[in-house]
Amino acid sequence: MKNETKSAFIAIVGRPNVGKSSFVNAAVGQKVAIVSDKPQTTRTKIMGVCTKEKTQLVFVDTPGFHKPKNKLDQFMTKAAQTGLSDVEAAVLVVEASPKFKFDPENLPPAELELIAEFKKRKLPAVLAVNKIDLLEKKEELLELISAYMKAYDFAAVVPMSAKKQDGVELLVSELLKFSVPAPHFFDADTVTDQPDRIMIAEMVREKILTLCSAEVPHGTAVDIEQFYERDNKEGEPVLEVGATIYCEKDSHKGIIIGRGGGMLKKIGSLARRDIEEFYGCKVSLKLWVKVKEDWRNRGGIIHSLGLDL
Ligand SMILES: Nc1nc2c(ncn2[C@@H]2O[C@H](COP(=O)(O)OP(=O)(O)OP(=O)(O)O)[C@@H](O)[C@H]2O)c(=O)[nH]1
Ligand SMILES: [Mg+2]
Repeated sequence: MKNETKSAFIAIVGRPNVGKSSFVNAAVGQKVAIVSDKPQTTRTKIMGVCTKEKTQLVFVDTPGFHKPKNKLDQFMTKAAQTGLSDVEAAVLVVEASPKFKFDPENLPPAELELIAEFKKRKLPAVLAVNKIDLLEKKEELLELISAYMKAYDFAAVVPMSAKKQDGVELLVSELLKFSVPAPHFFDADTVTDQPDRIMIAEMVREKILTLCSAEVPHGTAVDIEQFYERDNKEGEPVLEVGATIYCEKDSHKGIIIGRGGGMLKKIGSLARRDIEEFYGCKVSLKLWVKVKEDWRNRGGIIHSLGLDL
């Protein structure tokens, strides 16, 4: 049939911090997954949807694959693995940045584990070599590509810079080849499967990741307790949002609040701007900070925050 719709689910996997979420955002054309310079930014599977006429691609962004250190990490690793179920293909995102000490004889164990999963599942995969804007010598790219091609028969290799939108279209066009006749799972104007509360909590968490030092954000979770729309005096709609930031120690609470409340104010005003942009209306955002010791090892709390999905 000529008018048949097509779709494909594509898992985006790789080590932490290689640029998986940056690619998903660039391909969707809107920010659906938060991004930061700290590893382990993404905690759950997140779908980013890109509909091009009759074809819909659903990108399944996953947490960076790493060795679990606590219960939360175990859920994150599992999310990366289950992200490979029920997809038409996967993208292994690797980085070509000079920070990554590439050794052709010893590819990172996390990547080899993911490649072993592709083999086990007979899953076609594309290799995306990201951060090429940071690459000094182009010859290094060839060496890197040939080492990965030895490890797996990738269907295509795409060098890219997700940050500079370079190569993103090319990768999307490679991925369109995996689409199969099927109904679209999302409306044409839907960009993500995440409910509003999760989207907003993530926008707040992104600012904590960006503004606070390394150990603080990893022990932080955000819960949206209030979320409703009202009209202000001028009759304009305002989104009222109340969020609690959970952290693991009193000292972390102090850092998140900052001197005279300065840090919390900064987190709030940057997050508010993003939420306003996403929803296209005014937002009033109130933030509280609470300590929940060792929550990353407490299954009940992880579950109540929706991080075990
Ligand atoms: N220079 C450069 N930086 C990039 C590029 N793509 C992503 N980054 C940066 O790399 C960092 C990590 O990006 P993310 O998209 O959060 O990476 P991720 O793979 O989703 O990370 P996790 O969710 O922690 O697994 C951020 O600081 C990005 O701005 C790129 O093409 N070039
Ligand atoms: Mg991510």
